[in-house]
Amino acid sequence: NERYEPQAIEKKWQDRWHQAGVFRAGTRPGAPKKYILEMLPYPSGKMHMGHVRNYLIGDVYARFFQMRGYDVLHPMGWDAFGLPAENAAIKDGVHPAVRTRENIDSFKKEIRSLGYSYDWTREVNTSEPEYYRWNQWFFIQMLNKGLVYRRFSKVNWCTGCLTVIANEQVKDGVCERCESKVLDKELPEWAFRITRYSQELLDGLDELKEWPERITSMQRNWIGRSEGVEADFAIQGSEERLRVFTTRVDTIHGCTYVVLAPDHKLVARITTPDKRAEVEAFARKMAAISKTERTEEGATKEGVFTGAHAINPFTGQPVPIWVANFVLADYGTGAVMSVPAHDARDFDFARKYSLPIRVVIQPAQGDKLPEGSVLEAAYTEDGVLVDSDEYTGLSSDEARRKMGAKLQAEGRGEPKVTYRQKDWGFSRQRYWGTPIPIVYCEKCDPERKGQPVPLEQLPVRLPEIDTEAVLTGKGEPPLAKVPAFVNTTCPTCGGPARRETETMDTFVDSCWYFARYLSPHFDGAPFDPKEAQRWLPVDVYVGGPEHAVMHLLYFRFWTRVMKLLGLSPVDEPVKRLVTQGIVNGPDGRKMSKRWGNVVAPASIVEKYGADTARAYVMFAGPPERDFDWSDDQVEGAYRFLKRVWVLATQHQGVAGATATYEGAYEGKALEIRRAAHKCLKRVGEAIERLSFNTAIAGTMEYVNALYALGTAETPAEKAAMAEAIRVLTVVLTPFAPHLADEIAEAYGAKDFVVTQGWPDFDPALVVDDVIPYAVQVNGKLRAEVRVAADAAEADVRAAAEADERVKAAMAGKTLRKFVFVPKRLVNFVVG
Ligand code: ANZ
Ligand code: ZN
Repeated sequence: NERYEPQAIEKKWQDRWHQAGVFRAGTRPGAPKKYILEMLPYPSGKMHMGHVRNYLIGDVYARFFQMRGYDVLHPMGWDAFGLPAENAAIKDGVHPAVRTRENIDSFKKEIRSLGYSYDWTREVNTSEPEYYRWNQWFFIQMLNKGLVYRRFSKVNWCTGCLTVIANEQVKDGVCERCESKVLDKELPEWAFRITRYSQELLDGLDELKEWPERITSMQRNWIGRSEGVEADFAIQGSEERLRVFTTRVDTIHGCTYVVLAPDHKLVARITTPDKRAEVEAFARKMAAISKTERTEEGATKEGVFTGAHAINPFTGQPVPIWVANFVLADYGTGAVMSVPAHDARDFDFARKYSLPIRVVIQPAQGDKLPEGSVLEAAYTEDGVLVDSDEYTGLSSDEARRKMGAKLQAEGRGEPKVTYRQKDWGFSRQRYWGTPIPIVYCEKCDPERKGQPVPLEQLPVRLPEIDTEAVLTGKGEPPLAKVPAFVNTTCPTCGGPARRETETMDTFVDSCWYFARYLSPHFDGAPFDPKEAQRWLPVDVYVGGPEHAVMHLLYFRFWTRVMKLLGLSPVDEPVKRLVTQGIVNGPDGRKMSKRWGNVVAPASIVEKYGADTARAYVMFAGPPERDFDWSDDQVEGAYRFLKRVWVLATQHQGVAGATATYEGAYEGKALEIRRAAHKCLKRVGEAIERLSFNTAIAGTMEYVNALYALGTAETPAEKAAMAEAIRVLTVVLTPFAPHLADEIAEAYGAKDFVVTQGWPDFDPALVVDDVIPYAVQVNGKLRAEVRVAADAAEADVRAAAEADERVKAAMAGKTLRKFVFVPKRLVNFVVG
């Protein structure tokens, strides 16, 4: 077989690996474990290069650790519920289950064609009752622990489709599908009390030392912890009090007005009759704009005066109460004490509406601020208090402490920690998701709180449906249109009852799938806790950075819940997180249909084979970095593998030579061995660092070196060359596993390279040759000595002291100091 023909060999090896079950986890019980995981895909039918790269990063790593003797768990599954399949069904009437099944089949075929090392016996499909019953089980456990509750919340209501639609379906205030107006509507929904874990999730970030700093800081911001105080302002001429949240109570003497969110519950009660019409009109206008639009960075600040006044709890002075767009009803208390001299937003607002500006903080050093009326911008730093009664002269810090304590002592407020993070509303008015296991009985539950379905009745299955009649995208939720599903019996009284017709957000599915892989068919719980002891946490998790907050935060939350429920021993799901960069087209733009620059993985596999696709994508750059697709470099990778093939073919005659040779290695034979062991070391270390591109570069240099060394003639050279080719198959295996096994087989290997393992390099063979050290006496060059590159300081010194010229220069003098610059020079300071 003279030519390199990947198409002729790759399928064969994929089948053999599969039949032999080489990638099965749990087969080396005594060995240390590695759990290597890539984010499970939504099965969209076709793989794109982002998938290819994502899975390769995990695959190279998994193969390497398998070769190093670890028991490796490297599973794959399907995030199979979700909107696209349902939306497609609304268009063309194909049931989501049917489409999802087809998509999984074709996606899986493509995955297999790339030769990934998955343990397919652990495949998980989140749309199977066997999986989603455990979503329902978790839901009920969490309901019992107060971690699930029902609340009212604002949703996007399409006035045409008469249904709730997702944020992404709202385009410029109208429904993307029917172009009718979209309104805010208050509807009940189910929510997870993730905020109970805000502080834990925040503290946990400190332990995630092997996560990209960018991701942990995004999570930190998302959780948004603020330390401050809540303070009560009395309302003039009323018994009501108004509570504000502030992080800067030290500025309170500079508060010149107070602002409420337009939908704050006090607004209606305090607005004076003459202002009522104006305030109501403003609130209506604000209700018609989405919250994000209203509070964006650049949004212009707008407000109206309510006619009422609040009393500053420190100065006793009245200040006007306003209503404005930039105050959120659901953050802090929905009310703000405004200090225009020291807050930028308040400053803009005060300027716009001619409200007074009062400086109460001066910089501790440097120029003093002018009077408020001529101030040019808010001074937002901490400093020293001025014009603040008995607090004048204190630092901001001290003042905050004292003022907080005073408010608390007087029962007019208290120190308070606030989080920006909200609870996670997870009910969706969709069909293709996990049914929420709740039943409503009018008799037993007149308030419609909902009763959980008894655990022994799980799963609550998605019903068979007439797709065209049920999946219309209009009106009530799809499941409400299926009487056989809706009508059930009450678990308490046995009378007629109705099921909840909403389904769960698909982010629920991806919260715990990594644990389901441990025991994918376990029947007594979501997974076998014994397996969790063995495998958790995941050692390396690879995925796109776009999941920085939602998925990666939700599944951290869920992991803590799993611990609370006694299922798993870990607080955090993942030790090391790798967020891979983007694969751009040759034009430098992200590959997308929109730009017409998509390269289909299948086309590369067909033309060049999977090994070329793998080697190219891993060579193109470090995992975290974006790279631009290059056809030339694909060709380059292909040529490289051809060179490997030719080299192996040329040396075919040395096969088996190592086993029969027992003599010494010198000269060229030794050089061959040194090249091989250095390559083993270099590539192994690079893979451990996830520096896959340098691992391949090292392999390329190695191949060049072997070419340069030429034909093996003597028995020693032949033995060395046979070893060298074996090493070549080892270092190739993570990147070009099919080619590696093909070569190994031609050389008589009885087993897959991946099972034979990754040999230790021989340390004696990897030291670089001797290197020169300059030897100085009092800074003057006296000699040069040659020592092993990794020689210790004492050895270098001994070699230098032994040199005749150095001895002569130091004769009769006393050594004051010895300077050692590794790999460069030594200096004897004498006097
Ligand atoms: C007075 C003050 C003076 C403030 C000053 C800041 C600077 P973070 O750090 O993000 O938590 N605030 C409070 N509740 C708000 C709401 N519902 N909508 C909009 N703004 C709100 O921000 C806390 C600060 O944001 C609070 O401290 C409050 O303004 C404002 F020189 O109070 B501050
Ligand atoms: Zn009942």
